[in-house]
Parts: sequence; C-alpha cells; structure tokens
Amino acid sequence: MTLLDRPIAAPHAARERTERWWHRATGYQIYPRSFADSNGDGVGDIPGITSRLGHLADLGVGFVWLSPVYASPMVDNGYDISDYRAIAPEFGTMEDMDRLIAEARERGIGIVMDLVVNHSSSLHHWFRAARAARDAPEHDFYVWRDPAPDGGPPDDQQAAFGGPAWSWVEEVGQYYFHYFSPAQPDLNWQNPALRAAIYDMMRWWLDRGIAGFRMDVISLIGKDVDARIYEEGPTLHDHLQEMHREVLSGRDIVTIGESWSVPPATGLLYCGRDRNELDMMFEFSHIRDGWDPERGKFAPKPFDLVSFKRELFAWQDLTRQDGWTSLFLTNHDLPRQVSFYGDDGPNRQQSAKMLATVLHLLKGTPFIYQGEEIGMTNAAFERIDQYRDLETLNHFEAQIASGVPLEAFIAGANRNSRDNSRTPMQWTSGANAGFTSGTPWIEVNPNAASINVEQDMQDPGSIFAHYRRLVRLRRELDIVSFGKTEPLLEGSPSVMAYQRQLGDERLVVLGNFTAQAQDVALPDGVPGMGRALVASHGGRARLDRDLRLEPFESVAVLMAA
Ligand code: ISL
Ligand code: CA
Repeated sequence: MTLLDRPIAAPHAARERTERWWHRATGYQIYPRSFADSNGDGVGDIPGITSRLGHLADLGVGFVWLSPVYASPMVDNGYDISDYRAIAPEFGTMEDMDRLIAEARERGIGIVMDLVVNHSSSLHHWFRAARAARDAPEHDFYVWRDPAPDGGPPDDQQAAFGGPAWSWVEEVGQYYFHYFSPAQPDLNWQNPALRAAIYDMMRWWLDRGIAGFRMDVISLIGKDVDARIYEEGPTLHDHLQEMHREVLSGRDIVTIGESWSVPPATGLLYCGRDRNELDMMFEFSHIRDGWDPERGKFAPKPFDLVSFKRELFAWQDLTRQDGWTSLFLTNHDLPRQVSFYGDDGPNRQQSAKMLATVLHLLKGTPFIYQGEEIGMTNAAFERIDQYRDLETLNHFEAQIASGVPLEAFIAGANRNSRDNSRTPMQWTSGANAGFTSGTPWIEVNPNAASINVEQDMQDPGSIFAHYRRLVRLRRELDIVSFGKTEPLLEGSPSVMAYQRQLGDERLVVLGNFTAQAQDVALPDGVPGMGRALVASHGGRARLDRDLRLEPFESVAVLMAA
C-alpha cells in the first residue's frame, strides 16, 4: 500500500483532485469470531487472523475491516464494548493486535478498526459509575430521563433488538436509553466531555498504526431522543466535523460510516468534498429494498432487480461529481450474497462470479466479506437452538408470541438471519472446515466438504481466482476506479448492465441474474470489439447489438474509441 496520495494522471478524473490509496483498494471484512481459531477453544482469534494473512495477500486486498475485537461481554459479539483500549481475552492480547497490524502492513494491508461509539457495553466502567450515582461525572456520558408521571418510561420507543428502548435503574431513579439491547446503553454525544474521551481513544488507536475506522451506526450519534429523532439527528454533522478536526484531519487513513437511513439526497453531507467528515458510507437502500416494508427483515420479499439497480445507480450518479461510495452486497449482519441474489444450488459458481463482476466494476470501494471469495452460502439451520444471534433469538420470541408459525419464522431466518454469514470460514474439507480443532461456537456449514479455500486454490477457474482478478483490475485500471458510470437496460428485470467511461476508454459490464439464457438488445453506441476482462463463460471480446447471455453469465469488455 502506498500511503502517499498522488495526483491522478487520467484527464477525466482530475475531478477527484487527489488520488487516495483506498480509491484503488479492495476491502476485506473479517468477523473475528468466525475466521480462524488458533488455540482450539472454538472461537476465532487474532493469532488465527495473522496466520491467514497469506490468503488475504493472495487475494490482493488493500485493507481489512476488522469487526470488534475489544474487551466485551459479547452480548452482541463485540458490538458491546466494555474497554476500548483492551482486547477481549478470547481474541488474544494487545501484543497479538500489534503484531497483526505490523505483519499486515508488511504485506501492504492496512487494518481498519470497527469504531462502536453510538453505545458502549453496560459493563463499561463509565456505565457502572453512571448507574451508581446521579452526580458521578460519567452519569452524563449516557442518556437518562426521569420516569413519565405514571412511573413508566418516557415514551414507548422500541429497541432494534426487541423490547422497550428505555431501561430503569433503581439506584438513580431514572431510565437510560438504548437503541439496541439493554446491554448497549447509548452514549450521550451532547456531552463535550464524552466526545473528548472518544477522540482521545481514537487517536490512541491511530497512533498504533491502524489504517482507519469503520464507524458503526454513526448516523445515530446526532439523535434527539426527546423529539424522537434517532437517525441523522440535528447535531450529527457538527459531531462528525469536530471529530474530523480533532482526530482524522491530516492522517492518511480511510473512514467508512455506517448508516441505515441515508438516501442519496443527503449522502454528500457525509462525504462530499470540503465537508471534512468521512470518506465514504456504507448505505443500505439496495439491501432494505429486499425486505417487507411493514414486516421487516424476517419476512423478505421476492428480489426485484429493477428497483435494486435503481438504488445502486442512484449512488453511482451521486459520485459522478463529488463524494465516494462503498460497494457491498453482504456483511456480518446480512445473508450470504450467493444465496440471496444468486443461486446457491447448481449455478453457485457462475452466479457468485456474476455478482462479483457487476459489483466490483462499479465506481467505489468494494468490500469482500470473509468466505464470499469462495462462494460460501447461507447456514440452512433447521432448529432455533442452532442460532446464536441475539437479534434472531429476540425476534423469535416476540414473533412466536404474536402467533407467527415456527416454520414461517425459521424460513425467514434461513433467508435473512445474521447468523447466515457468521458460520465458520471454510478453509479445508477436513474436520470443522479447518476453522478449529475444538468445538466451534456456531455450527460449520456441512457443505464445507465441497466449498472451501483449499479446493478453490487448486482450480484456476474458481470463484477465488475470479475475485483475485477483479481486485487486480481495480488496482491496475484507472477506468475501474475513476470512470463515470452510465446504466444500461435499466428496465430489464433479469440483466444488470452499465458502461463506465474515462477519457476515450469504455468498459461495458453485463450480468445475467437468472438461470435462463437472456436475449438482450444493446443500445446504439454500445456494441463493439475490445478486450475481455472477465471470463465467466470463456470470455467475450466482441459485443454484438443482439446478444444472448448464458444463465448467470457475466461479461466485461474494455474498448478504446
Ligand atoms: O442488521 C440489522 C438490521 O436489522 C441490524 O441488526 C443491525 O444491527 C443494525 O443495522 C446496525 O448494525 C451495527 O450495529 C449493531 C451491531 O449489532 C451490528 O452487528 C452492527 O453492524 C449494534 O452495534
Ligand atoms: Ca480461539
């Protein structure tokens, strides 16, 4: 990784002003609990990650987004932090962490830490002090309100993981607010002393040599609970600008904020030029699009490619003049992409490659979630006791109580539970997929016998080989990083198509999302002869006006004027 910015050579891209290292880099997300277990306790750990850096270097990724490894009671698998400056013993020690940072950097890979500062764990020493006495300085680090006249909570707001968003603490005679579980009390960002403590902690991590932060639900930190505004609240952008001034400015790092609610219309408030906030967002409009608007993620609706494309292209359009975006279809909160958008049966290989092609050749920074690069699939659990995730378990209780049949809930969870992507990484066809020599904390997918890293490494036509190629194309071709995107065939319910343009070069990308051959008619100006960049079906260098795409075929042709 060159950590020095340099001017962009390509003429069109002068708009970007300066090139940053992450403009050409691909990110890789590690969910440490499920990646590699070095000591046989069934839980993935930091030495396990370090031992697998060769895999990441082979793939060619520029940085790792590491899901939380801090000290935590693990109510939400580390998204509940009890000490921001310590490592959870089950993941290793601070020495292990320093070694990971150093060894990754030697291979040109930066480590991006997960910053979870909308809330802490209820076991953080700040919260212990806060709940013990109203006059403790830490009391005001959290969001407290007096009871309503009837003694109940201030309002009827529900928490994201189920139940009321307010919990009572007898010692202080007040309720505290938690957007997520009661074990995750929200931090009070209105308090300057809290903000200063967070900035201090962030500088401490950056000084250890990390490459940036992925900021968990950052769009929540400007909330006004009294007005019941949570997402994108009134003080959000003031806080982010202050954080930039106090911590981020002048450092050669990458920052990615998570927001479940940002529409393209306000996307540039976070990452527009001269905003001095963040580099890019993880936004979820293309994901939420696949959920039932009323009944939520456990009642997914059939996939609609036309509206999915509309959401993705709206963000492409946004980055035409300014800003930047991330590119992803899955993460540790989402199902496996080949199961959700592709075909995890007979067309698994082709559909996994097709999804990678159409996503990675867009403008933005692509993220690969562990196991995606070998086409790992959903968990397919049959019983509720196989699930571990608190969101799934809490919703299970609530939905069964409200009369949803067991089979219907399990079917929804099989499609959309967060545990689908949390089963152990499949390294080999051996015992426990080579993830652990002990008993894994969550069951290994039985298909590890045929879907694993070892096997993909031996096959030049593997999904892994396809990803490695896409990662390299982004590093090498200006048009992939900086070309402008123009959607094609927008009304097609079965094919995603677009062209990228930079100077007099054009890159045409097509993907068939179905198991049937599709005949498409390319618009004027698109057909032509060029260089085949991906070879999902042997590779095409020539695009005729009338074209037949094979089931799940993807095509990328680079043409010069
Ligand atoms: O996936 C989700 C939508 O239903 C939520 O479960 C998700 O938790 C939420 O959108 C925000 O996610 C982030 O913050 C959570 C943590 O549980 C997730 O793992 C994290 O990615 C609370 O810290
Ligand atoms: Ca372990």
